[in-house]
This record gives sequence, structure tokens and C-alpha cells, in this order.
Amino acid sequence: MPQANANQHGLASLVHAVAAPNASADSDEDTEGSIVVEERPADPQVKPPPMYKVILLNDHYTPQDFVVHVLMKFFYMDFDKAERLMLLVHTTGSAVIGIYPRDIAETKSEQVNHYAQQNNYPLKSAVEQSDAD
Ligand code: TYC
Repeated sequence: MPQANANQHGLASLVHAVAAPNASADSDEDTEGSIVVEERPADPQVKPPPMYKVILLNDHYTPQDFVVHVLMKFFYMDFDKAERLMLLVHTTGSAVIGIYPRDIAETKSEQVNHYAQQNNYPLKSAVEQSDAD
């Protein structure tokens, strides 16, 4: 039975079963007995895994400096970027602060929420699928 296989170039390959040494002309081997690999275009229905947004939510109590600190600590932003994003959340109510694979997005969101709770602030983040279709 042929086995589907993805290679490093986005092409799918069909690798045929290892054949017996006395192969005939219509087997999966060439005349030397080597395994034949056929390449075909990657299946367009094979989608990359979905990505997830980490969304920061505004509240009326968390100090602006603490929000900037959180963005620098968990999202590795420099001060200017962290301050701009904090102000965007402050003025609009929420903003996307990063897009990641699911596990990483969930871990970062939990880190923010736990750290805020430890410091007795109501700051919250949430995770939402990015490219849902
Ligand atoms: N609105 C808060 C204040 O005025 C600051 C703030 C900004 C809180 C962003 C949360 O995600 C937030 N102190």
C-alpha cells in the first residue's frame, strides 16, 4: 500500500512499499530494484494549523505602568511599543497583542492573567482563533 508522506518543500510524495528482490516490470521498483518515489503537488486541502490571537482587555483599575510592564515581561516588547499598545487598549477597549500557535497563545494569556491576579489587578487577556473560516 502506498504511504502518503510530506517532504520539506511542501510537496507530498508517494513512497511505495519495499519490493521483493525479484521485481517485475510493473512493480514499485525500477529495474535495479530501487524504491521509486513519485512526487505530486501538495494537497491544497491540507491547511497549516490555525493561529490564535492574544487579546488584551481594558479595565478601569489596572495602572497603566503595570500594563506596560506586563507587555514587556511576557511579550518582549520594548517600552515604546508596550506603551503604544497599552494606550490603544485604554482608548479602544481591547487590542491584539500577539498571534501564536494555540499552546503558546494560551500559555501567554494565562501568564498575563495569573500575574495580574497575583498583583491584585483585574487585568485580563483572552485567546481567539485568528483565521477562522
Ligand atoms: N484603563 C486603565 C487605567 O486607566 C489602564 C489599562 C490599560 C488597563 C490597558 C488595562 O489592558 C489595559 N488605569
